[in-house]
Amino acid sequence: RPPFTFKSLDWEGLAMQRMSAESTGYLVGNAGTGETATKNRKAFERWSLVPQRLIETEKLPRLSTQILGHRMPVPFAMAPVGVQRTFNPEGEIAAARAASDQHVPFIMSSASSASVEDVAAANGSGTRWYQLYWPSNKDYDITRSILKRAKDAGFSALFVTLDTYVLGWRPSDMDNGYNPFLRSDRVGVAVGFSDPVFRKQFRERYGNEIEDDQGLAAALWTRTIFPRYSHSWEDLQLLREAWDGPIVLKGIQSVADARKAVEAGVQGIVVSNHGGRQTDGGVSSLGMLPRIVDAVGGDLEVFFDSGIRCGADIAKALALGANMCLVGRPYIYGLVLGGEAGVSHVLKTLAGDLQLTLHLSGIPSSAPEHLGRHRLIREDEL
Ligand code: HOC
Repeated sequence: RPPFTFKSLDWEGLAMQRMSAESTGYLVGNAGTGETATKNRKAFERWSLVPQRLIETEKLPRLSTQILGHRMPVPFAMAPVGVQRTFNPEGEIAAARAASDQHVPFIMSSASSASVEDVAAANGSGTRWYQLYWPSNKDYDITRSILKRAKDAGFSALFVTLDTYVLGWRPSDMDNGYNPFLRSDRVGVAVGFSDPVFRKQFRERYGNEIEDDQGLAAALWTRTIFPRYSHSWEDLQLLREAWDGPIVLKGIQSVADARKAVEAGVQGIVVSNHGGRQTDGGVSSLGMLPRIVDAVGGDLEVFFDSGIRCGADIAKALALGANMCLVGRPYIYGLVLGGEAGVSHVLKTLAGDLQLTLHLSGIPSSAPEHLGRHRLIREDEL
C-alpha cells in the first residue's frame, strides 16, 4: 500500500503543495503566455466519447498493444522528462524502476540526472527507449558515443526531439533563475559528465577533469545538447549511421513534416509540441493529430504527446488514431508525491482509469477496430 491516498486525478494540485517555487515553475510552467499549453488541454474537451449500452462483455477491456516490435500491456509510455532529481532525490532511478514494475516503456531524457547505465540498471528487464537532444554535427563524436552507450545498455529505440535545439521562452524559469545544470547539485548533466568522449574533449580543451571545473563543464554540456540551431532532414542520415534500431521523430506538428518523416524512412513520429513548453502560440497537439494520422497513419507508428492527464485523454488520442500516448508531467507529480511508489501509483491509476472509461463506454478494447473515430463526436457539432 503506497504511503499516500491520492485518489483524485489532481496530482498537479497536490504536488504543487509540496514543491519549491522553482520546481513548480519548471514543471508546471510553459512557454510564453501559456497559450499553447492551454490549447492542448482545451483540444481534449472538443471531443467526447459516445458511450454505447447493452454491449455484452465478460472481461474488462484489453489495453495491450504492439509498438516498435514490443508487446506492451498498456497503450502509453513515460515521456522523456529531464532533471528528475529536482523532484525527488532518486529522480530517474525511481521512475525507471516504477516503469519496469508497471510494464510501461520508459523514455530516458538526454537531460537526465542519472547516467544511461544507471537508468538501464534500475529499469532491469523493462522496455526502455532513449531520447536524444541532438548535438550539432561538430559534436558528432559525442552523439555517436552516447548512442553506443544507450544501445549497449539495452535502449531499443531512439526518440529524437526536433523542437528543442534551444529552450523556449519560459517566464517562470527566468523569474526564478532556475537553471538545473548550474545548480550546485547539477541535475541534468549526468549523461554528459559520464561520457568518455565528452570527458576527453573537455580534458584536451581545458587541461582539467570535469570534476575540477564543473560549472564550465555544465555550461558546455548545456550548449552541447541545446546547440541553438536546428539540424536538417539530410542530417538524419548521420543518426542512422550512429544508431542501429528504430528511430522516432518527436515534435512533429504538421502534415508536411509527417510526410517527410515517412520519406526519411523513420519508424515513428511523436505528434507533440513539448507540452506547450517550446513554441508559444503554436497549434494544439491533439488538434493536429487526426490530420497527421490521415496523412501518414499506416506508414509509420504515430505516438501522441502533450496534454494527457487522465484515462479519458488517452482514450481520445487513441480514438483519433494514435498508436500510443506519452505521459510526462503526471508521473513526475507522482514522483514528487511518493517517489517510486508515487510513480507506480500514477501509472496504475492511468491504466485503471483508461480501462474503466472504455468499459463504461461499451468499448471492448483499445485496439483501433474498437476504439476509433467512430466512438467520438465533436462537441461543437451538438
Ligand atoms: C531547463 C531544463 O525537455 C523541458 C525538457 C528540457 C530539459 C532540460 C532543461 O523542460 O521541456
